[in-house]
Amino acid sequence: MDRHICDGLRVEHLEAPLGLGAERPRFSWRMETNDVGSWQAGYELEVAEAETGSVVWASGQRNESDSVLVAYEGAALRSNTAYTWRVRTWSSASAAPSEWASSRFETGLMRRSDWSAHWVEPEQVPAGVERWTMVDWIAGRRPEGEPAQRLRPTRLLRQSFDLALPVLRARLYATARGIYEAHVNGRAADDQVLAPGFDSYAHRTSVQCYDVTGLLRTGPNALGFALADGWWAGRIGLTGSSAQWGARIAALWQLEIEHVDGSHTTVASDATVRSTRGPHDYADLFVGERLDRRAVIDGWNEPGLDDSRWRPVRVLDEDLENLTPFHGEPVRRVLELAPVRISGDVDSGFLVDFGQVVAGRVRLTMPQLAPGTTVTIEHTEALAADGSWFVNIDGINKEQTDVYVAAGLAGGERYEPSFTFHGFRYARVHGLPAAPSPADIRAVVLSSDLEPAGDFTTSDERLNRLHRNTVWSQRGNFLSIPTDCPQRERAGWSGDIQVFAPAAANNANVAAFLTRWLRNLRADQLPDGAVPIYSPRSPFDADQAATGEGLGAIVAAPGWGDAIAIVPWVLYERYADAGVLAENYDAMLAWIDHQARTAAAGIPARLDRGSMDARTRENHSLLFNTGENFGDWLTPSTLRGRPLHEAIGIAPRLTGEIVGPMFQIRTLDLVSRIAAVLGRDDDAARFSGRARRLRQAFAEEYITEDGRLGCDLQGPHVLALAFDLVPEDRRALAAAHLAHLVRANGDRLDTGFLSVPHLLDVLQDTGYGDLAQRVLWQSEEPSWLYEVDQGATTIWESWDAVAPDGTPRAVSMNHYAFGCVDDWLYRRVAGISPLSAGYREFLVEPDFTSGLSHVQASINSPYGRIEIAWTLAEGTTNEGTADEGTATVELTVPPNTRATLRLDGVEETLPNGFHVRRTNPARIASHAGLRAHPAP
Ligand code: RAM
Repeated sequence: MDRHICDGLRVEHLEAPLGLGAERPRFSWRMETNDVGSWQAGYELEVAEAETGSVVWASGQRNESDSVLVAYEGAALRSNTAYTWRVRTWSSASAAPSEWASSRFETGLMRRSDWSAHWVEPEQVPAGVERWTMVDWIAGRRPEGEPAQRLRPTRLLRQSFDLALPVLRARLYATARGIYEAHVNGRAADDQVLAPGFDSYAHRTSVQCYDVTGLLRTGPNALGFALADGWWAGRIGLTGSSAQWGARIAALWQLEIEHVDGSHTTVASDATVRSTRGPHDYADLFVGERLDRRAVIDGWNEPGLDDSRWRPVRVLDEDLENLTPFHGEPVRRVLELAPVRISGDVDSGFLVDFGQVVAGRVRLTMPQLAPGTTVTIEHTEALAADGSWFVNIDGINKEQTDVYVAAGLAGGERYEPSFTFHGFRYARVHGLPAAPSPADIRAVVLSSDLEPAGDFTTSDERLNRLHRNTVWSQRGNFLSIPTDCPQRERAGWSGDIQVFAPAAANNANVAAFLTRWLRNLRADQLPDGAVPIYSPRSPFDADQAATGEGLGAIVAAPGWGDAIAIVPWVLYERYADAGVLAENYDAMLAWIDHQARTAAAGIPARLDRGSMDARTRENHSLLFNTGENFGDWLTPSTLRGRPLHEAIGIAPRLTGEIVGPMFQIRTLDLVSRIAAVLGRDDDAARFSGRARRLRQAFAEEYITEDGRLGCDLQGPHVLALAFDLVPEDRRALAAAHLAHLVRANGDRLDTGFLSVPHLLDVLQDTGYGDLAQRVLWQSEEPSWLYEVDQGATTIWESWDAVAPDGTPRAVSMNHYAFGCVDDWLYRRVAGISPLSAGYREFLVEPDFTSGLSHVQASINSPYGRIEIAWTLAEGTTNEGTADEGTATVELTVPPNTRATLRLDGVEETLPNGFHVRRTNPARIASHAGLRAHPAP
């Protein structure tokens, strides 16, 4: 008997969101059924106002199988309103519908006219304006004076008001220039941290929505806001320059209250707000903060405080056009780690190892201390080979040190920073009279609080560690925006996320998070269509690029700017989100026009236009092959044996010309496919035609008769094969040459940032699967498992970040880009890859030749969880050779999807069902022989 239910209800990918900014949101659900082979035959959806129950849209019964991102078709939703929605489905196996399943969501303040609040500025000494460049950093220039002399205190704001009537519903909408913590009657408005998060503030400033119903009361009430410099005024980015958006911090809020009798009260930031100095002598996102517990004003955020000596605020008369409801998941404390080891003493400081590189901060519980005792906490990601303290993050304003000044409270004190975070595995604590007990110190892990999605485990502990390291680097760098690293730059580099997005999408639901980042990227796109190398991009960044030289002058770059097409495509492929394609479409067109115009404007400097024939001249006028860029960034062989700042320009010089047109064609291909998805068939045809002509031009100018690329490195060959740029008759030659380059490098990769995500796929797809396996299992640097063998707990920026003798380099230990291989593990080792958007159809093709005896993986597709587990029967593997054996594959195919199971070249279509178990003869090759150093 068929039983089916609806489950997993989501609005715009989010579970019961508050403060949503969509006038016409999209709804998703999953049909769960016990009937193998049944499909959703129909659905009915209703949206109603929660308070009145009045239905604002009813779809009626629709005989359609859609269940992902079904668009609301009613009249535009109202702001600041709670809605309930319900859905039921019909299954192909029965005439009766499922029970209704329901959920809720609320809209935020979506329109300019919703706002009566004003920005309010506390009295303040403006932030010191520090302007540093990359050149200053390399030259070792550093600011003079201690942070306490250069930085300024936090500010407190409060607003008192009376409520005559009981409260039915109250929502606080708030944001800041800087970062803030909102309090209502002495209690935190909720558990998020570092609000409002990082945005390209000049264009868009996110507004948080808090449910504060339970915190208000009749009679006197108080709102309290603690305010720090944050991304707005603090020292941020690679250069550590301050005040990149402004030197003055401010806040803005509007509290919307509905009373039991149906009346309404609005409390908005205005001239009634009072301000004073906060208890932090300074608080900077990168440098760290200094909290003087003695300066905490008891009851500062509660009613009844005598604030007559607080100062009035400056009310700004500014347009609020750029306020936008926050989209996605806020940053929260997502995990806490206990120390694995505490050593050291009072003099040298207590050294605490949390066993894992994280982004976050330390929470310390202290015994009763003498008033004025100063406790400092320093952070680092790596220790020297002998276990002594080492600072791996070198730069300007990168102290990563927090200071706590004790009040001498009876019963002890507890401290966790509020307005900063750090990248670290180790902390060193000075100022405590004795070692903290393990129970008294925690690493508090901060991250955007995304819904976990897939998992991946195998019979090999090193590979499992590699996967976990990737997940940890994702966690540490998905913090408000996708960043390169959580300590030195924290910049939203478009190249890094372009490379890593597919892996990220397997491990967490990144749809809303990346949708919001793309909004920033679009906001930062230049009028000439250039898509910047990172976003948010501050006015200071713009000045720097205008006056910079060499790499410092780069505004947009191949493989970075292309994120505008690649990232939306990944979201479409993994989550069936065509809306994100539509939303970014114009920006993609502007980018491809930018590429075309740049191409037409010049030819590479090494060429002489005069001696070119007409065809060559035309080719070069089509190819995006000029201008400074990062090339196949960090190509390992170009970095060897030279100081980083010297070596860093070599890969751009060698590969910069050739990667441009390759990504230009890749993006044209994608935009052509995107146009087709959006029903813009003319565009689709136009762009695929353009791509065809560019392929010809590229092959004529850059591919030799024997299938080689002008630049004899692995990366260009990988990209040319991955993007299908090598004419069919020379593909095998190109692949053979790539295989030769890999072998000649000792079965090791020598790919940079842009090519590394494609290396193993290309080897596998061109008949060199064995070599792909050797590169994967390689334990000599550069390789993924070298890092694992060196005890890495995250993915490093440089393959040789730690030398074989354990000596660390001063580079980031937490850069997710090279963790892109994690996607390959899901797709090609576990064997799950999407064939159509959202895995509605997917391929299951496990790789039994990977040298593993067992693999288990799952992917949380929008239709339900895809699960695979495969095991090779014992005794069937043979060292290094192919052998006949038996593989057992267990597969869960979610409802409303269809799997194609390909085992040893034989395909079988599996409709949705619960569990499929196949035992097949399989060709198995063990690569156990390659695993020279088994995991400890
Ligand atoms: C470094 C960043 C990032 C990369 C750029 C080009 O500074 O860490 O990873 O995208 O350079």
